[in-house]
Amino acid sequence: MAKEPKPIDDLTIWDDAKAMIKKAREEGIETVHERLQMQTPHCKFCELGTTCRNCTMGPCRISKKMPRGVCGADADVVVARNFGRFIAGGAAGHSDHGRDLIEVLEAIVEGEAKDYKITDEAKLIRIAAEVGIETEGRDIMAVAEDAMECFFGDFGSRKSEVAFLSRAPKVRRDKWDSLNMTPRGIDREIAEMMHRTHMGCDNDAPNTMIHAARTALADGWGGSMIGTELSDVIFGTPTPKMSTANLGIIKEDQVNLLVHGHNPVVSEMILAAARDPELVARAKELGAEGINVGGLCCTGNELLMRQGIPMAGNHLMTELAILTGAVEAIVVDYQCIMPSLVTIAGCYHTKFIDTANKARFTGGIHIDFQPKTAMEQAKEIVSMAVEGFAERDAGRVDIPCEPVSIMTGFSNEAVIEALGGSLDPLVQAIANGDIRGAVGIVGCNNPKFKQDSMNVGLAKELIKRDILVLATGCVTTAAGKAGLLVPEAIEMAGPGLKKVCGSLGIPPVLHYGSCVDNSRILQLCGALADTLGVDISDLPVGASSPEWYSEKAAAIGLYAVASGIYTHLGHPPNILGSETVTNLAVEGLEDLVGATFFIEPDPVKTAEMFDERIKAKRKGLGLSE
Ligand code: BF8
Repeated sequence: MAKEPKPIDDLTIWDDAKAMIKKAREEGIETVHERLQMQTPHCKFCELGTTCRNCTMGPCRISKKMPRGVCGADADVVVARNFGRFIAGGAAGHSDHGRDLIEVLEAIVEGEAKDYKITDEAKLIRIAAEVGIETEGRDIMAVAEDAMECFFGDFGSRKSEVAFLSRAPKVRRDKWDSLNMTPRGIDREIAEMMHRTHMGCDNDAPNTMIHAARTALADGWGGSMIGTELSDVIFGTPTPKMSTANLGIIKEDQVNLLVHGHNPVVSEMILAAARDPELVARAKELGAEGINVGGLCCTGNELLMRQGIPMAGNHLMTELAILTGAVEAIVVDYQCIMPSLVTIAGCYHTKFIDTANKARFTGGIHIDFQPKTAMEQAKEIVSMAVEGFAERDAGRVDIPCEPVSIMTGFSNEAVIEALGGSLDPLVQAIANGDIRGAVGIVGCNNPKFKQDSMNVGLAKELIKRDILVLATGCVTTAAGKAGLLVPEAIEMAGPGLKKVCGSLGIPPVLHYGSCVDNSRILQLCGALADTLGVDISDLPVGASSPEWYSEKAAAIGLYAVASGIYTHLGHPPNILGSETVTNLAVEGLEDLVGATFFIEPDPVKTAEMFDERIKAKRKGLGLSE
């Protein structure tokens, strides 16, 4: 018998989402919420992490009654193996994205990508010098070529550590060395994780977990950091600007094209093509006022940070955006794209266009997007959207709200500039207690949580306590919709934060970018620690992914902890079937790397935990409250 659908008020905190879920139910369109209900209750073994499908002597399920799999692996080994592969998946996603940016840089250097260029030459020179490349008096393309070789090298097996590890404090690097945790090569650590978790290899759970941390560090200080830095080099380093967010950014009188996925290589070109006068003229011929490009998820964040495009929504808004009936095309690259979008697009006139050979969708229109032919292909895509405007059924259009303002564009470079050229004023504000500490709130939506209740609830609780919040990924739109990303949000902050942010004209929650851009936060922590002459684990900082769901979010959490940052998760990964692994995650890692995970579903209690931690760290640094 079909289950009674859950009350809409229990699913999300947003009115725009509620209106669209209601519309979906009226029109008989299934969303993530119904599918979760159909999948519940989940398999208990899988939830605990005690299923093993790594060989065909099994599959095995470990329990008190059946404590060992066919090969003899116990719960600790099985859970560690599964978690290790989960982390490898996340690190692979971020890092392969980073590699795609190096390939675009390579195409620029070789003159094979006329539609892309080096936009921020000064940044290229800066990062090249940082990784030991001679820059003095050299041609920019020669520097770019050396940078490209260096970063390709970071993916291989010939280095003892990835290049940007130099951004971590020496004491932290020594710690990683002593623990066998130093990431040597990005692909190497990921491949080794797969090797270790093959039957008959690493059968010591803590040892597997150490390598999981090494793999995650290869993501954070390697693949993700390369992705962020080269995106800045190619598309420009973000600077503060205003934009808007929620489903109200979709315009009834315009051709609406939403970009979804992660890599700006596609979405930047789509945005440029949407400004093509011929395409705009064609849109007008068909009765539209213009072409509106809106963002979803992280590729939306990339364009928001650099170009200020409006954001339609985060992960759980992707299906609902199509439900407005006013989206002509949804253009995707890879990661976090629910295959259900193809089905929902099919219920409307919306064209679902996928662009990456490594992320194809049955039923989608596939354009094999290549840097060589980028603009031509982008125009073909935008043209499809424009022509789709004529097919829109006006009677099915429902745009449920007006957009809200948000401020974006806080790269480290922008923050340092706002501070007058150095981190010293920030250090001062931390030292005198105006800013008691900082927490990065990052990651996803997960239908197991009331959408954005934790993301927003935690941000509000933290700023009240004079704890600065840095938001990335899907937390961005959540914070934006809640009014936290505008300078006026200082009214919700404690007195110290209000004073500092008020004087700088910035919000108490800073949008720091997409999920790969969590590397910006790592870099900032490294720089702060160096300025103070301490380790990252000594700083009054924390990280949180309240509503996380993805392998990538787990990798982020683990590289944060391994970097010495106390990290909150709103619900646990599938590790609870092993006491050894669980205890290591929430306790044992403290002795090894100076930080742990903590799991807490309540935002107020979470804020209290961070508060306590920040108090202790401030005390450790000799700072008063
Ligand atoms: O990389 S926050 S739902 S979109 S995984 Fe995905 Fe999570 Fe959103 Fe971006 Ni990050």
